[in-house]
Amino acid sequence: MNVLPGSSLPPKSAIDDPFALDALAVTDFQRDGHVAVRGLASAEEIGLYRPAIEAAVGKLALRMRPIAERDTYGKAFIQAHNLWTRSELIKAFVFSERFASVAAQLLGCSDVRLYHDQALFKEPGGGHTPWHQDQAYWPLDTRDTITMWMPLVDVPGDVGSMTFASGSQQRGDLGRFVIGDESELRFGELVEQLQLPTRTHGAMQAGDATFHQGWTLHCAPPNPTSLLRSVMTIIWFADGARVAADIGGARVFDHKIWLAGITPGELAAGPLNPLLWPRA
Ligand SMILES: O=C(O)CCC(=O)C(=O)O
Repeated sequence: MNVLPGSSLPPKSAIDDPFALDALAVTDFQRDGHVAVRGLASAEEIGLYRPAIEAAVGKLALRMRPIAERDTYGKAFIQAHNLWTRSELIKAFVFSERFASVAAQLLGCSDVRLYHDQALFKEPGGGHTPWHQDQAYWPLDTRDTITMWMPLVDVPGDVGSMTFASGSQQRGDLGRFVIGDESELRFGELVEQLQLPTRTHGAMQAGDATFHQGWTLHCAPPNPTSLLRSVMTIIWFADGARVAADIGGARVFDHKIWLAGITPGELAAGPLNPLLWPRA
């Protein structure tokens, strides 16, 4: 099923219920550029949405080449975007007021819009995710951008969650390297040179989440196990942000697809960017 953008908002359900966010999480996020929020969704809630997300990703996985034949980026995960447009159930998850309100509280802003969702499934034997900054890809003129990374399965320590360079978001754009061997090398060197403290939130349960800001440097370890590390992510930005003037390189795709080619300087509020907090 294709759920047309601009069609009705999903009916309210338990996934919209509020979450009592610890004030310390906001302080940590604003200082470090990342934070873990444990128990943001319950195991029962994940059990409700996971089959639909896995089925959508599974269709894509059938078309992928074997891991050994892919480049470093391709080995890192199976990536499937904007699943909310394919299923009403996934739309209810992605449009969750609970998730969007936590994102807004962490950013310290009143309203957030959807940038896009993406499933990131690291397969058994999948490679590392190289160091990178997400906002290198995002033509938005604001620093108020945030990703929620939520495992749909319990992730043990030997699979691991992301590693973040704490405070790196405060330095903004550190070089427009796309995800790959060069970004791993150059940002890895930079982390050492600048002696940026690195931190992982380690093992996670299904429904725990990490949140990181768009300029926070991050990477993730390979998956040496037989477990499929299925993760769903949602990216939001502060309402009122405008499309950045700088839309070259890696940003061309994002500008065309997620921001509907909106003219630089205009409000970033295309048909794929509904206001998710507060939700109309
Ligand atoms: O899931 C991963 O391995 C990396 C995820 C990531 O880079 C992100 O969500 O920005």
